[in-house]
Amino acid sequence: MDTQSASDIRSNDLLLVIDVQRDFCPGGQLAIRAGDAVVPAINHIAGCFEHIILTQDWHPANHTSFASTHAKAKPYDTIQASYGSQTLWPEHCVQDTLGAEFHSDLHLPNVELILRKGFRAEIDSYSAFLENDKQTTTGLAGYLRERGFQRIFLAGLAYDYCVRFSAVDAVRFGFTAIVIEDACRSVDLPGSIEATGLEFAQAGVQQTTLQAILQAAPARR
Ligand code: VGL
Ligand code: ZN
Repeated sequence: MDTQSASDIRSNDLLLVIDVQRDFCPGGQLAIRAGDAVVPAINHIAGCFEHIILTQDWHPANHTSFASTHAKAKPYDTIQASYGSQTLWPEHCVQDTLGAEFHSDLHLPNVELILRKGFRAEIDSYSAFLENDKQTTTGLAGYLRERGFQRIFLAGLAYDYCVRFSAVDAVRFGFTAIVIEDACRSVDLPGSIEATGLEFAQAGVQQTTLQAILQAAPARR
């Protein structure tokens, strides 16, 4: 998206901030390189949006996505779950642990909803809309429709997993999805970033930058 078309952040636009949690930042259990760099970026643009929702990865201990749940499995292996292939991860974002908390510098006073996902032991959920079985919904699409939101701007962690799946599903559910690229960071498994760009192009997910957002709607708060 160019600066021109961003030139009107509207009251029915939403900023959806994905999984800015301690375990995805340096020092965490599933640390993403420079994951914490998204924090000041998101704080900076928060005032451009009237409406903000956060997601929080929120797994029970022994979650099916943890390598430690499966005999002889290692992190980043792929297994066949009942619903298809599933990447295995180090234990992360376990419910009610420090690692599941939002980064302590994230300062978003106007957040309206915190959506937790991945809380079913047997199903992972990268997307904020649909769990990895592609059938179980989180209820977010209905919520956003009832609230009258149309364009969903996405930022956070990780670009190539939870941001990716959330953006593609947003389009699938009839919203316009716009990823703020430099307000995201990637896990960066082999091929994952490239695959994300290709999928965005195919699905019609748009991309923009922090600068374009700030030019479009100078922060008011
Ligand atoms: C995520 C892997 C596992 C993410 C969550 O937030 O992108 N990635 N759980
Ligand atoms: Zn997870």
